[in-house]
Amino acid sequence: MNKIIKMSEPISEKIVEWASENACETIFDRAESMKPCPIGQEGACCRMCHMGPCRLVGKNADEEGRGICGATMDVIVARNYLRMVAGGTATHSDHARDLVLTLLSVARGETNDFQIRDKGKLLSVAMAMDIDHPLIKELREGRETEGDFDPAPWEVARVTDEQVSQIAEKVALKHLEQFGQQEGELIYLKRAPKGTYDRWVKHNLKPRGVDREIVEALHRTTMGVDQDVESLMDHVLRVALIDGWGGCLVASDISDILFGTNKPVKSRGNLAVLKDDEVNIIIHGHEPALANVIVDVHTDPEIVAYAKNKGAKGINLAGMCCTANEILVRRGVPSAGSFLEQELAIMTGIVDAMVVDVQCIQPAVAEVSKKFHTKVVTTSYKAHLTGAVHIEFDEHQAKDVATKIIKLAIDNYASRTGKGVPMIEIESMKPKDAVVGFSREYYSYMQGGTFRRSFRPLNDAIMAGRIRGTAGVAACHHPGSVGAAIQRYLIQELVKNDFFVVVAGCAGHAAVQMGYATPETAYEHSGPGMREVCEATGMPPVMHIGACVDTARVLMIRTLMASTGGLSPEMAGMPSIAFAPEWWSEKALAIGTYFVASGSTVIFGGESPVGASKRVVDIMENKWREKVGAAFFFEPDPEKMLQKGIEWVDMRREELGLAKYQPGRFKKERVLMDMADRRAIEKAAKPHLGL
Ligand code: SF4
Ligand code: MSK
Repeated sequence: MNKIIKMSEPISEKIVEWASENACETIFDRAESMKPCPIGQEGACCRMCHMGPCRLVGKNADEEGRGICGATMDVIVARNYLRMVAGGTATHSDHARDLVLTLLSVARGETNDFQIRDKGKLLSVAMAMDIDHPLIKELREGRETEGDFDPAPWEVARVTDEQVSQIAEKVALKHLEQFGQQEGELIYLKRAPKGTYDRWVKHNLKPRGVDREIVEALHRTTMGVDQDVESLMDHVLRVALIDGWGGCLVASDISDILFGTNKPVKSRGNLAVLKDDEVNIIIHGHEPALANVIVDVHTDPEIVAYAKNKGAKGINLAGMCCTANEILVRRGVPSAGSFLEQELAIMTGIVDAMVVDVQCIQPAVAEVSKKFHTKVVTTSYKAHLTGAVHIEFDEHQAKDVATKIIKLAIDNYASRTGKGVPMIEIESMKPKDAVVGFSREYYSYMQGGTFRRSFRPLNDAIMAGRIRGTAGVAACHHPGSVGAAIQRYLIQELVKNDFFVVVAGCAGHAAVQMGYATPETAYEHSGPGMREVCEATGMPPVMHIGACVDTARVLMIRTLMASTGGLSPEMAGMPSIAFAPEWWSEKALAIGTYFVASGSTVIFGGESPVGASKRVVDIMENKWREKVGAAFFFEPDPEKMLQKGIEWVDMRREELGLAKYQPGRFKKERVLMDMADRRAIEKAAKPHLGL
């Protein structure tokens, strides 16, 4: 077994071991033989034109080092970073755009395969966008801030189907306009706290439209255009704001409208969710639309009968990567695993179809599937894969497409060869239980009920020091690090240190697989202050909020924490920290940067992609602190990462004048009571209760 494999998930370890003994190459083998280029890794290689590539290494790497055109190290590093953030931003905004187009089709009655499942969310988004419709004008009357835009149940109940269609069409068209907007500012920026928004105005950081800022990033970074590091780094912030407020948040909002806003749901996760005697279909990628229809169709009695006719006991759906998160948090479909487990799933020999859409699909799955019987099915017109079967998703015929894919998987059931990791070994490692699917809407409901939704209990608990601060653990699993071990370590330590933890993306899979995505975590693992809050509110200390794109939900959580009062009035200054210890994707970099641009400090693991330029590092760690109130750090050592995060939060607590956090201050002695004690308590309570 190769040396870098130290995955924390026992099933994955078992399969990797089997792969190594059976001459099946995995991502871990390739990561070991293909070491990253150290020059490119720290941002010092310029490929912007064909006079180069210019690698600023050795004597060229000092302060005077320049590329052939004269570009300095600082400019080269900043340009590379801006291009990565623009790449990540393009993915999220394109994902959002597809969802908006689906919403438009629904609003216009062009498809019957999707519905508007959350009318309240539609009204809330329409109010936030100040949509020009008589009902929205009436509802918006007197409502000014983000928290007010959630309509009351009776307001939702009285909206007619016709009004829903009219408003949905206007919301979709307004969003499409936002993607192509040339001047002005993104509407969603106004959803942020005023203090945060004012910083963007003051420093000229307000992005105009999605496409405009991304295109301009590519223009600025080509040879001979923007060659001032500060100017380039300001555009990094603009593009990142597009990612958060114009891409990710839009994607989460429209998904909520179409598929329902996240509410807690019970499910399970790890590769043991696969079933030996059923047709196994894994849905992998990032998009929720087709995935939700496959979930609907797979229980259709006709299709189940078709599977039984072919000798299977039924149809077993499981998710992978972020499409997994989409259908896990909304529909409770079990999760088979994260980005790193896609090849491993096929090596079980019992995956009859792996249905993929966009992003994070390793091309290696097509190659590994040749050794087994798995059909890899691509479904997006923009994501083809040599060696895969292509069945294209079309929102107007979504059910037909889903049925065709499921039937292909069923037909393939009989082709299993028996080759693969012995199932008996996998089944012995039971899937982990999880309660997942939190949204800021549900979170405020948990703290105050339907009529008094609130963030007050959370803010009060932070102010009193019961909760030390809030933390996010998000993003990818990196084959060059130690599997999900760093994420697991951080989640475990943060919970122990009385942090309220939000997870998303592949970090969500880590939380599920380590058994931390259940309310019981509070009792078993969290600090005493956090436990007390969880007991009072019923919330778990680790909340899985969805796919990587759903990290934008945290923007709204922070916004409501700011408007609730008692902490910082803006997003900067909050006792909060976010970690992406095992990131590799441009998308993660874009997400981290929009968090910073919105006032939340982040710490990323691994080698810094801007490490070659002291100036760029200084801008991200210090200058951004002055401008947007937050810093971006890279720290490869997990223990130092944790320490730095905790110190940052404690510093924020001190700045806010909050009670000093003291570990164990809220520790209560656990008293074991016998029947006599219970009777005494009941007796004492009776007069008080008037019984
Ligand atoms: Fe080299 Fe300048 Fe071309 Fe970059 S833009 S590859 S530094 S010549
Ligand atoms: S899937 S972007 S590996 S989180 Fe969203 Fe996971 Fe990172 Fe892909």
